[in-house]
Amino acid sequence: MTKTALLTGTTGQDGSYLSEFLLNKGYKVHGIVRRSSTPNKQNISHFIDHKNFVPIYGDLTDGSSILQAIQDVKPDEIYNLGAQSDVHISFDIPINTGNVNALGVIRILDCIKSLNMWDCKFYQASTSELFGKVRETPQTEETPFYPRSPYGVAKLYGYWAVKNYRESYPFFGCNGILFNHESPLRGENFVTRKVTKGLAEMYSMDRKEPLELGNLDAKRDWGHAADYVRGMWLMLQQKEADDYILATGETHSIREMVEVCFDHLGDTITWDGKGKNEKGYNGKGDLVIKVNPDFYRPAEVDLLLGDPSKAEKKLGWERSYTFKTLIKEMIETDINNLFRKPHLYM
Ligand code: NAP
Ligand code: F7E
Repeated sequence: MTKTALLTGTTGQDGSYLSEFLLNKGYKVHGIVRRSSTPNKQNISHFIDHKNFVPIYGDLTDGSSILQAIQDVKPDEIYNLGAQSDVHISFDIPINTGNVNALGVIRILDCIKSLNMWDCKFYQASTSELFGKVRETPQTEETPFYPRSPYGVAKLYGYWAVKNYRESYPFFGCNGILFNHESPLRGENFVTRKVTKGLAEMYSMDRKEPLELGNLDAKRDWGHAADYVRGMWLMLQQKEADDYILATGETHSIREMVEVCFDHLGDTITWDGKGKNEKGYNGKGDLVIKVNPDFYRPAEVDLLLGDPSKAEKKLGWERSYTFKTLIKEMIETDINNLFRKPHLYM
């Protein structure tokens, strides 16, 4: 029988990969899309006309639109991927971040409860930002949380709301505690994409000005979104609901990530100076990277390194990308995109 999924965050990186993954599995996919004055459907333009894909207008801050969608679609599975997902910007818009990332979750859970739809399985996009100021390394499902931003604080509420409903009702809800995952569809403000896009411009289009970055010492555990959406789906195919970490078990600093990008471009980078005065020069001696303190955060998450062994053992989850193949795909796609003809998006 055809399964039906309802997604929030459809137009984001993960929403795009997950929708495609589910369509390939034969699902009917209903994707909640926000109304916007400027194009926000680039990431779904390649399957928007698929016979099994149905876009629905809605917003996580508008409970009645969520109720209407769940009532109409009667999904077998809900994936809550919608969020104000930018950690730095969450310091500027903390209330909106809380409304979407925390109350948005309980709005969906309350709809499931009001409609008595306990057969509907639920995935919550939880995050390694919950660990924040980490208490132990690597981080496991048992590591205590210490969020360091309004984003992390709001996501903590969502995490506990799922646990609380699971313990209170016959509710199947899973938290996927996902470490950073990237792809060519990653938003352009996140550091990996900012670097791959910036360097693609520098090397293909003769961009002259250096790329400005923030804290080069922060370390992240970076995987590929295509691998991570498969893990989300696996969580909802189990007999019992549980929470799982998806991560690679490897960590790299921002500086190392930049070095890997230069390696793919057949160049090298040499660093000079420390902290906010650090600069990077390419093989010809041109200034290519400069630290700008504006990109530092009021409170930083210094180190993330996840232990994915529970997901590997219980879900049989594995990864097809390494850190280097991820970066290679991103930088090559950004170079190719520069030479592609512009096309109209809906
Ligand atoms: P993303 O690319 O920023 O996508 C976020 C999505 O949420 C977009 O479709 C956005 O719509 C939508 N959205 C924002 N505000 C909304 C609202 N008020 N109502 C409904 N939808 C709204 O994020 P992502 O990287 O795909 O991440 C997916 C989810 O996983 C997010 O919840 C994120 O917090 C979480 N997460 C991400 C990572 C990661 O490394 N990528 C790791 C852990 C957890 P517009 O397109 O209209 O803006
Ligand atoms: O920053 C440092 C920055 O913005 C990574 C979201 O998907 O993953 C993401 O959150 C690190 C931080 O991602 C720049 O200070 C240096 O330490 O790429 P990011 P994030 O904050 O880790 C988690 C798991 C989520 O859940 C979030 O939704 O890189 N950094 N220089 C910089 N970061 C940015 N953005 N820009 C810089 O110029």
